Amino acid sequence: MKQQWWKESVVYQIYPRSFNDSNGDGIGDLRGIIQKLDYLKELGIDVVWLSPVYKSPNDDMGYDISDYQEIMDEFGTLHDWEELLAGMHERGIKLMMDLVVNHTSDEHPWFIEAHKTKDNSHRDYYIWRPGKEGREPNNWLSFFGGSAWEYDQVTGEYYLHLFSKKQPDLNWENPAVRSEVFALMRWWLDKGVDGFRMDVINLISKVPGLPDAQVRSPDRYQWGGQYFVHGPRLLEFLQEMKREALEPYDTITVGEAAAVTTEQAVELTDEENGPLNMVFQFEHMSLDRDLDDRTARAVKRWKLLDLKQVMTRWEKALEGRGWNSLYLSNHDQPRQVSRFGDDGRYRVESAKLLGTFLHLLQGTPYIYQGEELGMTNVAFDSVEEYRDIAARNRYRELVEERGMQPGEALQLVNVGSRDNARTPMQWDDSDNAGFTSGTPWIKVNPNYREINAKQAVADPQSIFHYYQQLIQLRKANPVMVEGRYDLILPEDEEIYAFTRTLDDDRLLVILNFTTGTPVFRLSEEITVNSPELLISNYSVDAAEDLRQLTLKPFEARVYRLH
Ligand code: ISL
Ligand code: CA
Repeated sequence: MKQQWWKESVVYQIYPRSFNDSNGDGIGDLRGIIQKLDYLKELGIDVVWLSPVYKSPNDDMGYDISDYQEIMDEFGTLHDWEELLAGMHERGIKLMMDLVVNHTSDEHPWFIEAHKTKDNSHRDYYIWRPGKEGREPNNWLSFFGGSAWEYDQVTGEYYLHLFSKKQPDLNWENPAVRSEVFALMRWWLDKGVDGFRMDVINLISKVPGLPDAQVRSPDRYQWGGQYFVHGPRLLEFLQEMKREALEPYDTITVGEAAAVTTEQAVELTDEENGPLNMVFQFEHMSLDRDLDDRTARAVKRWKLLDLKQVMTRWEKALEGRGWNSLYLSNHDQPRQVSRFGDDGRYRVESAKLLGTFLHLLQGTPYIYQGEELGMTNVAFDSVEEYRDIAARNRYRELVEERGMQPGEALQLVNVGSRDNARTPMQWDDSDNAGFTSGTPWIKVNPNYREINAKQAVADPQSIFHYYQQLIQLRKANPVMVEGRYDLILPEDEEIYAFTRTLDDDRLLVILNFTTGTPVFRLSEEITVNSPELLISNYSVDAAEDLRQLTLKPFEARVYRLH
């Protein structure tokens, strides 16, 4: 395996709108981030992934970009951005920008031109089709609900939008589109950015002819993915991007890859000639969802055996071939402690267990803002409090199309909503959690008086300090980066245990994912002489026999076996 700084790094994701507001307008901004750089330095992270800060009408909170070379007014100016980058670099922190180029905003000058006339010079920047018998050109559905096509009155044709109708898909078949994208990437790289997180990058190549998705039954989800996920020219486009934009620079890249398979991920991240460093896969994010049921996307209880099976498959498939990214949270997902841990009695213990899990797998760990504090889901009492287009659309679909009771629909939206991750960062116990002196754009989670950064930084037993320790351990122990992953106790429904091995250095990771007290038994095949405890979320009796341990609720331990 090649040594690479991006394998050794820990990435911290900032969702700027919700991170820190410096001027009291209720919206987080770049100067707000600058004020918190020392906090990030103290945590010890190496790289920041900054969710989009470009000019945007915010139909999808910045993922709809109307100017790739300007900063959104509410967030500040390019000058602020330069100061932010300098502040990061001074502290040895690298910056990854979010690159959203599957689509633009419909307010981007390219689209404004494109829909003026059919023969406009920018028409081909987007994907236009005439209707079919008075209907949409095909049956594809948008990720946010409804058809993926919008009729344009002006030119009498439809345009494709896999996300909201204010996010028209770019036509990557057009070489002019590709060269515009590569040029804007070089523009940011020349300004000093260290890499990109690439939004839904595996959707950029569509199967020519845009065939109808197969319909199984009326309420089954027939979203059309087979014709646009990892499409026929994806690798070619990304190789071109690597050549034309990335190669001359020393970058970190991660592709967001909805529905990606392990085989595809190997192609994308291949050590020798893959176009990307790593991808975000989604299989573990689907364990509590019924993705087939398009409108309800019913939430079901996830199972530890499934989690083991999925994570082990990803670890093994990419071993020595590609590279994994490790995450349980981001701005699109509910809070991990509420979803995979216990946000009540064992909030602190389970948050530390989940952190141990992520940092001990092989791959590059990603921390989402507030995860290091154990921030939890929020339950809003009315749909009006939601800001996310996906949550609002989903509520409307459930009530209007499914006839669900409003209370029930709200409950479903509550558990799954992306806004769970988007409530303001909880800095201290003052009003609005110290996020803003004004009115926050989205409600603060009422638990901020107890859960906040000020408390966490002051308390040596906090989740924050535990994460700090995990990050330091990674720097001191190459086995955490390079060591081979091997699952043990594959059939255990309560304990997730594995080893990491690099030459004669071996770590043993023991994680009790339950509120119970199961017994961990170590097989004789694994040799142990004078084990050394590296980290744990409870105090551990040194005399305990590693061959047979009674674990406490959500207990996590990592040993070095000699
Ligand atoms: O959010 C999801 C599930 O809750 C996903 O379906 C998500 O829409 C998908 O992973 C793509 O996400 C990315 O692109 C979207 C944007 O809304 C997301 O915030 C972004 O992470 C469109 O740009
Ligand atoms: Ca502000």
